[in-house]
Amino acid sequence: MSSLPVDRTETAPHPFRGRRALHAWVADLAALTQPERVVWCDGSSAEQDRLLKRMVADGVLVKLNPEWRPNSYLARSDPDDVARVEDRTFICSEDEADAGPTNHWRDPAVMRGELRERFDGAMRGRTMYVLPFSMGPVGGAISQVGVQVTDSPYVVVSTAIMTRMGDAALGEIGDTAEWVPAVHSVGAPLAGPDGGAVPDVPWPSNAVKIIAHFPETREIWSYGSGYGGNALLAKKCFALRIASVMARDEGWLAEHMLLVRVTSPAGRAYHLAAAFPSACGKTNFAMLQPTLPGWRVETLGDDIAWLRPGPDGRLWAMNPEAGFFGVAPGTSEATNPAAMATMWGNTIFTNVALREDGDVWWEGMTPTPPAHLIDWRGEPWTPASGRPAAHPNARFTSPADQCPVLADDWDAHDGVPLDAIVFGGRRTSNVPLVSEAADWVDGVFTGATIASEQTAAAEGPVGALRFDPFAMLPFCGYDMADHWQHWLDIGERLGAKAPRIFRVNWFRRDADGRFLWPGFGDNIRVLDWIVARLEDEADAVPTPIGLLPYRHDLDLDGLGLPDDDVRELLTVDATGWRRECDQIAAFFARFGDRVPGSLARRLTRLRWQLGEYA
Ligand code: OXD
Ligand code: MN
Repeated sequence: MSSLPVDRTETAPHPFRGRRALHAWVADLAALTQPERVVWCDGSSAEQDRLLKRMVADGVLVKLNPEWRPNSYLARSDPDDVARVEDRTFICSEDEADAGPTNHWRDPAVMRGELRERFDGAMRGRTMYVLPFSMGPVGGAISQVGVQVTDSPYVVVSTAIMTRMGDAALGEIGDTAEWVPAVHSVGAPLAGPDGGAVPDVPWPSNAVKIIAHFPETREIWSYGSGYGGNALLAKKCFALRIASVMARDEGWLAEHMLLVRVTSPAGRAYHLAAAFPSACGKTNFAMLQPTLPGWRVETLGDDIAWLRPGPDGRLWAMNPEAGFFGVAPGTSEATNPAAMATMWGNTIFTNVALREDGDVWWEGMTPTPPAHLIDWRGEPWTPASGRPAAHPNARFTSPADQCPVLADDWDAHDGVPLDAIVFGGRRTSNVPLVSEAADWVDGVFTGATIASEQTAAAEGPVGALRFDPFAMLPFCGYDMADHWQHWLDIGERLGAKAPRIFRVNWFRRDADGRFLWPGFGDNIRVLDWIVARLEDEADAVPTPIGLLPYRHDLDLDGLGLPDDDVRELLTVDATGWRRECDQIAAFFARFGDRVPGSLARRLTRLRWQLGEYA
């Protein structure tokens, strides 16, 4: 192999196959980035323990008080490296049109040239870790393997939690298996080109950040950031952006969806996958504690689901991850006790506040903040400081199998058969509490038009819709309208065995901004209706935007919701929806003639039906 990166678009089958290619690739990368040493990670707890101890000794991590939080650590990032960098995230397809209008595109040859320069010597003085990992159980029917190289030990210990990392995944590669290559550097070498030493810092990063994806060769290259989705490449970069391309080519789906099993009081179990835009409480839904007696919700996944038609003609689903990378602020015993229990120990916290007793704290964890904290920047903090103690995007990284409501078969070899797909957005207006799509095309239209109202002037006109189709806006590795067509194709293939599709909205407010729906554990009341529909036990009201519940089919006992609120939650406002159609039309127009004809016709029909609708 020549030294990387090279253009491999002409090669089919592509060369990232088997162990020999892997060794050659690692050697090429070492020649390019010039690390002091190369370490292949076996994923053992002894290895992780050694790394964690070293990071504490080097001041990279703070060890938390083991009495409160055994084997847990706090990392504080550079204040300029606190979130995914969407404007520096690129899809480098050969043809710009294949990236679509919602992705940032870069010419692959130009990007490869830039990466070659950036990665040249980028790991000088550091260790290059090689992380083989499996997304999904090793050898599972829906699983895939990848290999990340990184110069960040924080990324190593996080990847060990978030994936099945180490020898078993390496074994899976064997002589012939394909693996997805993912290259990561924080872009902060410890020696200059002349060999002069550069001092290290606790959170190395670079002002220039590049998160590049090459869909044709299924490669990921990430430079300059050590944070979350920018650096834990198995997650958004592989399991969504690259996997969505693999899925398009191979007839499956890689989606930004949580996955749960809901069991009714009668003991019947259903599997639901649900797509919500970021920051809409997916982890809370994934770990929902039902307020209705007799119901049980078990977690299978909180962020990503891979869906594949099975030999029985049904759609099977699997969470490819092995851990949770959840937003800490707002998580509490009241909002998500299962998440709180999950992070009892063995957890890496990033950018939360440190308590005097050596435990962690964040906004919303307790009603009253502690009197003294060290904030996420490492500064002393009191409630009078006038700034958040934890960064709003502070995270916990915990093993999934610590979740008390995790389904026993969460890592089943074949995944689970899917009964329903749920789409949701954060909508203060217009979208009812719940509705069912009339058919698959209607369901795809629902997914394609997920939106949230813009709430801050910085995002654009306040109240205007910000569309996030399938909650995949930042995560689809190809043209979004082609993704809709792919969903339509999958639906055709599934036919009558396709899961039913629903839309929910927990976030309706009245004119004064008051929430109309309690949310959280009471969302089981909506799942109760969804299950009743699956069991053919509830009729529904046909409306232009889907099938809505009859009031008497919703179990609202004990909520004390005013009748007017319930009416508003279940009403279709034709005027509001006509306005919404105008915005959908403008959004669709961005994709030109790539919008599938059936979705364009669905919009026309919706407008016509709304005209007729009183
Ligand atoms: C996430 C996101 O971190 O969607 O899961 O942004
Ligand atoms: Mn997410």
